[in-house]
Formats: sequence, C-alpha cells, structure tokens
Amino acid sequence: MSSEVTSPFGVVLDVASGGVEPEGPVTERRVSDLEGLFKDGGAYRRARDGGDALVYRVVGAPVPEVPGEVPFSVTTIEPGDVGGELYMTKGHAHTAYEGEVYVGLSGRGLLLLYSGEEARWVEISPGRVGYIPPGWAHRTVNVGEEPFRFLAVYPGGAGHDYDFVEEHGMGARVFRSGKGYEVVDLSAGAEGAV
Ligand code: PAN
Ligand code: ZN
Repeated sequence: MSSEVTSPFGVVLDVASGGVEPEGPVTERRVSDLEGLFKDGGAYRRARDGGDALVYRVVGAPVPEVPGEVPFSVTTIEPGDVGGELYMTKGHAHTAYEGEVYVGLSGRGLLLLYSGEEARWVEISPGRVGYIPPGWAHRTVNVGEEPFRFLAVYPGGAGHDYDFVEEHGMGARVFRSGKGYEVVDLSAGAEGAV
C-alpha cells in the first residue's frame, strides 16, 4: 500500500477536446510507436516515414496507480487506417485479475477483448458503456470518421502488460469496409476454426 494520501477532488472532462483538468499523466502514440501492430508492413512503413501521424492520446486524471485508488483517463483515437486496418490502441492485459469500465464520450469505437482463446467485441459510443471482465486483454479501435473518445476507469492495482498482446495479438483485426468496418475473427473460438 502507498503512503500517499489522495484528497477528494473533481475534474472537468472536456468532451470536445479530450482534455482533463486538472491533468495527470499524458501519453501520445504515433504510427512510429506502433511497430508490429498493423498487418500490412509496407503500408505501416509508408505511414511511419510519410508523416508519422498521431494515432491516439491518453490524458489521465491525477490519481496514483496503486491498489485502493481508482485511476481514470480519457483516450482519444483519431480517425484513420494503415493499409485499411483502422487506427487502434496498442492493447494490453492487466497483470492483476482486475476488470475495467469504458464509457463512450464521442465518436464511434469498438472495444476488442481477447481471452487468449476467444475474441469478442463491443460497440462503444456516447451513451454506451463497455465492460472488460478480469482476465480479458483489451484494445479499442476507431470505426468512425470522427475522433473516438472514451473515459476508462480501472483499479489502481490493475497493472498493464503489453507483452501478451504484442506476442499473441488480439485474436481479431478490424478493417474498413463498404459497410463502415469489418471484424476478422482469427481466434481459436471463431466459427469454423479448429
Ligand atoms: C486504457 C488504455 C488506453 C490506451 O486507459 O490504457 O486506452 O491503450 P493502451 O494502454 O493499450 O495503449 C486502459 O485500458 N487502462 O487500463
Ligand atoms: Zn486496461
């Protein structure tokens, strides 16, 4: 347990910009930070060397990541794709057996979940909340034409393991299609998979 004491406080979430005031840690991920994520390696290198666009930003509230605390943050994923595969977060598993809640703020997104065997997905938009049960790796994807923005709330002792997704992927990939987007389920739990 930390000896830090957090006082009660309120923050202002600026839904139009993704800002959090007062602000905690901020993380930005550009195409160059996402090596190995996208299926099309040639399209990835072209996107990285030709502009290296911002893909997503996470703005946290000033809450320490320690057991007992409940950190929260706003993620904004820009609209876009690399070789037709829609912009997404790196994705991670929690190191502790802890869940998480995602509250849609603006735009349209997909919450991808992967148990290691089965891939699942849940649409997130303003008024829709996604629940991540303990034990499921998770990633979000912008499936709309506007920035996709959501509030994440998670236990301070959850911990973040990026290696699992880097090694095993998410069991599914999400591409642009005529209908907007298409999820390709590559997991062992997919229909028709052996
Ligand atoms: C979220 C994510 C955030 C960015 O706050 O950390 O959306 O995704 P990556 O961490 O996968 O880059 C969360 O799930 N926290 O636990
Ligand atoms: Zn998480």
